[in-house]
Amino acid sequence: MSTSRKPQGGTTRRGFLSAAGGAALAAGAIRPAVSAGPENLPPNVPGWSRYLGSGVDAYPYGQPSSFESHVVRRNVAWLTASVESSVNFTPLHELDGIITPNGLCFERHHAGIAEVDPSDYRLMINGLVDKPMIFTLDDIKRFPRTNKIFFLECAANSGMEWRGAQLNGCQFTHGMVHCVMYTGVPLKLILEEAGLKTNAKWLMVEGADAAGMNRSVPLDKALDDCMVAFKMNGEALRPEQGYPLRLVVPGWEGNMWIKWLRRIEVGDQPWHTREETSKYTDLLENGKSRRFTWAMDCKSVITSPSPQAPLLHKGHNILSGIAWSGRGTVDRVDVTLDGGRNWRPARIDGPSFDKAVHRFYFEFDWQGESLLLQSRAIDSTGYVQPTKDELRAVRGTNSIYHNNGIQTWHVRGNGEVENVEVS
Ligand SMILES: Nc1nc2c(c(=O)[nH]1)N[C@H]1C(S)=C(S)[C@@H](COP(=O)(O)O)O[C@H]1N2
Ligand SMILES: [Mo]
Repeated sequence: MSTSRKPQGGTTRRGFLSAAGGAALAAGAIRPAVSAGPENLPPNVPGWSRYLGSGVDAYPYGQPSSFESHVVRRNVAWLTASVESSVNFTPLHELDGIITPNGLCFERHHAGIAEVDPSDYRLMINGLVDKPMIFTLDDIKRFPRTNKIFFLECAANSGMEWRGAQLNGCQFTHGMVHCVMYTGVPLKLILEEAGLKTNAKWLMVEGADAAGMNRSVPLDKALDDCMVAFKMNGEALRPEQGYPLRLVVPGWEGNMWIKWLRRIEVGDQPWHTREETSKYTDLLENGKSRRFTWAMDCKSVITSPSPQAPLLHKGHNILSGIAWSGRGTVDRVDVTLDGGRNWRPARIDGPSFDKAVHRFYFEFDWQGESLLLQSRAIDSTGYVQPTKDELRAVRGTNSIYHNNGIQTWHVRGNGEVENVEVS
């Protein structure tokens, strides 16, 4: 499935500030949609209460309900020149809590999904080490393990929105992020096993896919919190996510999280590979480029209501969204219903882990007025998520990567939601 490019592509919508109505914030009563009349009482019971269901062996590997079959990763046709070098997006508008189910984690491949046989898998460590080593997967699994929940965001997430509102749905504007629990080995332990030479300063990490994708990682980060992970959410990594082993680089851009990791070379300077020179750099107005923009800045998005999740009821409604920061936890999320005139704190609910997705909620009353919804996250360093205009003032209009600007959704009187920009 795919969406087509929307006709409003590239346009910036202005003038909403004066049009926005102030929303009543007192939560109204929830009026049930179904009455308690006799037509809803026995003997009028549905089929599922009258017949036996399928047995325990019907689904050896469980699947979501068939009524949830629309909850899938989707791509954007005009961003998909070839499926092997492309991206699809997490259906954020259908999810809740902080964990992304394995089958819904967005995928980004440069040369398709490598099909690696774990019995033939090897991880090589070479370069500035005392003992170059080659590990099997079983060797890796004999190191002490750790379990950590982290988000992974592609640096190009929201990149199509730099010049104005474009894609209609948070799945497409913000769906290059997922958050799972990784089980693996601290990279530090593996490097220590090989023994680092005193002049070791950088790593070159390389994938076993046909792209042989590689990046330079500073040694300080590798020794701090990087992991090699073999499980996500308790089960083996999915092939799409790098089975049998991927690098985890907490808080840093997804491109560095090498999948199907096959080699780590230790050196004394960065390699300046394709993925950190012609790609994953940001061209500024003065013709210079930002390089090594590793950390993902604090960001948030309202996932419901959103273009794929319109408002269906007048009265009491739940607004929800996610927030994350590559520099720590998210301390606060503010929400506005009127395009930024009035901000109120949202309620962060669920665990708050370092460099992981946080879930927020905001209950509000809606009587059919036009709304301009925005969320603004503040992380544990005190950094405040900027507006898109604030970002462009510093970075210009040539960027793709690292767009963490505030997203606006326009709710129409009929409950439909569209991607807009206010200034
Ligand atoms: N070997 C290899 N690793 C890779 C890639 C790749 O194409 N090959 N893509 C990178 C990019 S650009 C991103 S954003 C993340 C995506 O991870 P995911 O597919 O688990 O979402 O993997 C990174 N690791
Ligand atoms: Mo990426």
